[in-house]
Amino acid sequence: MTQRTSKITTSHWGAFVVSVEGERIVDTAPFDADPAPSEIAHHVPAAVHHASRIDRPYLRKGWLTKSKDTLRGEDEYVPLPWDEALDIASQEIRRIKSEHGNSSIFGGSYGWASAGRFHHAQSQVHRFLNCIGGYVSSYASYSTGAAQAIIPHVLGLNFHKMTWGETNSWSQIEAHTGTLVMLGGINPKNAQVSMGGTTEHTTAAQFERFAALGKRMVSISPQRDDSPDQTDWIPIEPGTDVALMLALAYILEKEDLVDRKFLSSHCVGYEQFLSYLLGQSDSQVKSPQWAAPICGISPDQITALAKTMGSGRTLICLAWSLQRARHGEQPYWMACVLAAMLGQIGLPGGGIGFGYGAIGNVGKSALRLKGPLFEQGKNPVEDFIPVSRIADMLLNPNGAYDFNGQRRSYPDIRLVYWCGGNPFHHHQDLGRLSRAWQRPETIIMHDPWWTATAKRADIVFPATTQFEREDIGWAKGDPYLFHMPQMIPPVGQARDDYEILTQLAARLGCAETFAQGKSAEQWIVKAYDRFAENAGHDGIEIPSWEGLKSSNYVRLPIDVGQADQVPFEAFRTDPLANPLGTPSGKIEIYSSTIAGFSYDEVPGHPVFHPPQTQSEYPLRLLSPQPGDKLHSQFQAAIEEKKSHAALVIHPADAEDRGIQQGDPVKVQNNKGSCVATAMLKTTVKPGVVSLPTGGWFSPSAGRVDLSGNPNMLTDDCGTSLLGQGAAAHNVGVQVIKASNTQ
Ligand SMILES: Nc1nc2c(c(=O)[nH]1)N[C@H]1C(S)=C(S)[C@@H](COP(=O)(O)OP(=O)(O)OC[C@H]3O[C@@H](n4cnc5c(=O)[nH]c(N)nc54)[C@H](O)[C@@H]3O)O[C@H]1N2
Ligand SMILES: Nc1nc2c(c(=O)[nH]1)N[C@H]1C(S)=C(S)[C@@H](COP(=O)(O)OP(=O)(O)OC[C@H]3O[C@@H](n4cnc5c(=O)[nH]c(N)nc54)[C@H](O)[C@@H]3O)O[C@H]1N2
Ligand SMILES: [Mo]
Repeated sequence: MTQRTSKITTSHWGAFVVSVEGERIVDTAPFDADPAPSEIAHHVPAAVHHASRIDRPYLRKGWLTKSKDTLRGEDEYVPLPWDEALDIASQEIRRIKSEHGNSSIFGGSYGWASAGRFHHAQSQVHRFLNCIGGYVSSYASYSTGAAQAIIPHVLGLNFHKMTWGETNSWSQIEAHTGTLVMLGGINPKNAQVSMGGTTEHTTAAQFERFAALGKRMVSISPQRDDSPDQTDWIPIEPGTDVALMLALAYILEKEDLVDRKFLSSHCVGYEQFLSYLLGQSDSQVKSPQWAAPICGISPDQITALAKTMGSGRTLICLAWSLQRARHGEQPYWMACVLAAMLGQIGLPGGGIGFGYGAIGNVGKSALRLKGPLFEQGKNPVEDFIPVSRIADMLLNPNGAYDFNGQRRSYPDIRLVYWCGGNPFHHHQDLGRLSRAWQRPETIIMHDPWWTATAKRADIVFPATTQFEREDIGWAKGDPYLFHMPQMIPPVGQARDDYEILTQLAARLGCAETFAQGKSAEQWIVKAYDRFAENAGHDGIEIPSWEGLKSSNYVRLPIDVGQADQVPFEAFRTDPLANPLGTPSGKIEIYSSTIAGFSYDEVPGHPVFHPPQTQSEYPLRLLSPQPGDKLHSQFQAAIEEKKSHAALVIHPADAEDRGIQQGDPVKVQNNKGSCVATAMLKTTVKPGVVSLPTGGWFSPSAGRVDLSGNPNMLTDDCGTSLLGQGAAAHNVGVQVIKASNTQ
């Protein structure tokens, strides 16, 4: 009998036990210390050994033969030996560099890749591209593009401070918050995941504690399931949260529940906003009667909620999804205004919070150590694009665009290098991306699997998975530290990203800067030792690398819940001595900076823009994160067990269309259609349907995506000229019963 060995590793969805027999992963099991382990690990054995693994390097036939007849996405692939493929790739990089310069190389390479501090695909490829003279990078993320643009103007916080810095911890909420208002919910399903992993999943348990304490919890969302059962659900029409918040603000104003002292001492511009709220500037009073038909919430319910919010300690929490839509900056700005009117910013358990439940480590207050890092070096090319403007960039070389007060122009990209992401899962309007993707001369890609993007690259290098190499597992705010052991040899001819890039660097004459003659293990030990030294300065003792290897993991002596700082406390106490990072140093209800940009769609204070609707496509499509996986990862293995992606539709909408539970359906609009299986549920607001992301885009000739990827249907438009973020949520679709989904 083959011997079985088991070890613990970690991942973006937490720690788990991996069991190996011979050269195969055969099983996984939960990590004992995790009270609510994620199910995602179950897919690991099937996915790691799946037929969709890339077994060796490949080149696209049409690219190799310089044929113009085949398009990316429709071509065959030719296997090549490693050395030959690396030679060809390095020659091509050298050619493009010398003919068009480094600013013709796009290396943004957005994506989550895998956990592990050294073998982080994006850090690896960025360091490599820096060593060869730089690359056009991408700014911000698909997660929080609009928030990262608006919040610095309003609260003066960068991304890290917005997410982890000025945030009430769960323990502060438990101790002080009376009413928790959650726009977009707080979903333990999404909190399974965080960058580098959350080891103890406690979000669901936290809600049980809140409920036991009798806290009022309200989830305002198109879907009931966005928050645990203990919360009250107020269904809302997608994209109308600003209208609701305006009406709440109107009642606070009318009922004199506004903290006027706070507004004058800590904020600027309430007067300009008030004139809009009361309809003096646009002849529309933002009353509950006005908002009710827009949001689908009755005036009485709005008024009652406003009074509750105004009568005790209230925390307003926003899911990131609200800003992942056209005009996504506005709900974030408006929520800050509402919180400012309540005057509780800077009090424990009050004010505003972003992204709780989006990822599992928000709200945990463990000491934040400086993590082990593989330095990326400096990028000599300064040019960047807002991350989700990629198709615009490829379609409009040298084209002008606006972004957050800057007038910029797109670079002329000849080479795309992607490592650790899947744009043909994550980008909006994939039909448009398919057209844009034909433009570059060359696309190089590393991935362990034949994803939709790998199938659209010219040079494809097979990368190892995290189970085929050794690494350090550590995540911000998590008290656990892991040795991530190599469990099996590389599958097929796969190599580590580091090894692939080292071999390319050698061919390009920059091995000394990229690899410095070090093995992966030498780098890991170096990064680990520096981490241990830094932690020592913070009074935390870290085992030696050898010690960690033998114990597999340690729980560091960090008390989650101890480092409780009240967000904005110093600013509240003395706003002049401790100003915010905004131009006025105060909360900018009106921003002269934004007003100065003269964008019609983004005036100097928050405004409501009604979502655009088309009568042929009457249902609003949500495309949330998938509960059973991390984005598109392991998709081929998961798909084998299930039929199509499940589209949640209200029974009344299904009945109108003759659709029954389990029926194959087509979800369509003017961009194309995708297939799905109908799941009838009353947990979705009538008129709204929900299809999770994660499909490996595979369109048929008739623009039908057979993978069920909602991005076949989403808008690739940017949130606004201010944020230029991804605007995936909330587009119009029709759903029809499909007898044959091919
Ligand atoms: N409609 C719609 N679209 C969305 C969203 C939405 O809400 N709605 N959400 C958006 C958001 S917030 C995000 S973050 C994105 C996520 O989009 P992505 O981050 O692109 O999604 P992943 O599937 O995690 O892609 C990671 C890829 O890295 C590969 N990989 C894993 N480990 C390694 C490795 O070690 N080396 C290499 N080379 N590759 C590796 C995986 O196989 C996978 O193909 O999707 C966005 N798209
Ligand atoms: N299991 C799992 N968890 C994940 C991920 C994953 O792939 N798998 N991905 C992670 C990543 S990268 C990110 S960025 C986060 C994203 O975290 P979020 O952005 O919070 O998550 P979403 O799932 O996109 O959206 C949450 C809910 O918002 C609601 N919603 C949509 N539009 C509106 C609206 O206009 N108004 C209101 N009030 N509600 C709306 C929808 O009902 C949706 O279910 O999740 C992370 N968590
Ligand atoms: Mo994300």
